[in-house]
Amino acid sequence: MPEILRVAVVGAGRMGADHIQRIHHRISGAEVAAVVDIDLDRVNAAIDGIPGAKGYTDLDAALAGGDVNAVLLATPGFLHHDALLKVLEADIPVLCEKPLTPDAASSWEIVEAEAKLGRKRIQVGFMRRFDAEYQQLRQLIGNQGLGELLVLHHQHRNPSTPEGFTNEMLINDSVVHEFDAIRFFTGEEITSVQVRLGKATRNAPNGQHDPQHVLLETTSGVLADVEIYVNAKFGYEVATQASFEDGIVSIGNDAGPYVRTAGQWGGKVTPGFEERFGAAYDTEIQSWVDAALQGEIGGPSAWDGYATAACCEAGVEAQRTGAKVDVVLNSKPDLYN
Ligand code: ISE
Repeated sequence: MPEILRVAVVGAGRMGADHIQRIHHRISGAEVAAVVDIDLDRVNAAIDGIPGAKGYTDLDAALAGGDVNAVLLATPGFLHHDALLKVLEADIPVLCEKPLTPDAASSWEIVEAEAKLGRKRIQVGFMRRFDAEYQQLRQLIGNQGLGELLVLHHQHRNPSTPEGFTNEMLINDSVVHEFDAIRFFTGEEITSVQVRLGKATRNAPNGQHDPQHVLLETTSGVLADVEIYVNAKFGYEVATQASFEDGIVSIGNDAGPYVRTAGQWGGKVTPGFEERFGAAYDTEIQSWVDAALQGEIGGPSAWDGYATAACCEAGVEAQRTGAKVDVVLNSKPDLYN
């Protein structure tokens, strides 16, 4: 077993750069050994101040360099498939930012490749699973402290969207988190997805219908709904209300100092996902490192990446047709049971 994880961070954009700083300053048992990005200026900016980190413009060169024993993949999703196959071939652990890949067929190829290898090497970056309140709600559902879980209501609100954020991305880039969260909370697969398009905000860019209302069911019949609203302006909010037989539980409500000053009362709204899930990201990466140093992978697996990719496909079809679309999955390889 390695004593230290020597991580190649692939993709030095918003998430990659954030993870480089995280590993360097806050994670124990790991160091940034390499940064890979097609943009050399970005590589150089990212390794500045990280002693020993080498810069590369392609993953093959970084893997061949011999300094790396783990990969953190933070490139756009369409680049994940090929990179994941290379990492599986190198047989080293990888933390792959969501999505595993952009569609169910290519995600299934990754599942099959990992199953063939015979050991888990991939963790998917669904960081919400590492949020303290997410874990508390999951525990409450599991131990049936309030009876059976019946319904989940999710609110997912972003202040605005970056340039190029398409209508499909409301599902593929945003609701993908709720697909995983609902599977995490219930321990069940999602069986169908429906998307309702109602009154839209004038603040959405052309081509985007915002907000949207996503309705889901799980295998035991738990109902879930998601308000995805990505140009909500006021700030960032990810919250859930769970209805049980014997009570109602809410998580994700802004909590912080309640201030009264100058004739005003209140607190601060979270500005974005880095702040909302900062602690969850730290816990996620630390637990990936701790497991990898033991030769293991915990957390969301390639199977979870595949299942959510299938939900996204159903969601985009539901968005387009207005129909209730079934989510159909291949059978789960033993590796993931
Ligand atoms: C973004 O990619 C994320 O992953 C955020 O957590 C999510 O809130 C946002 O909607 C996505 O675009």
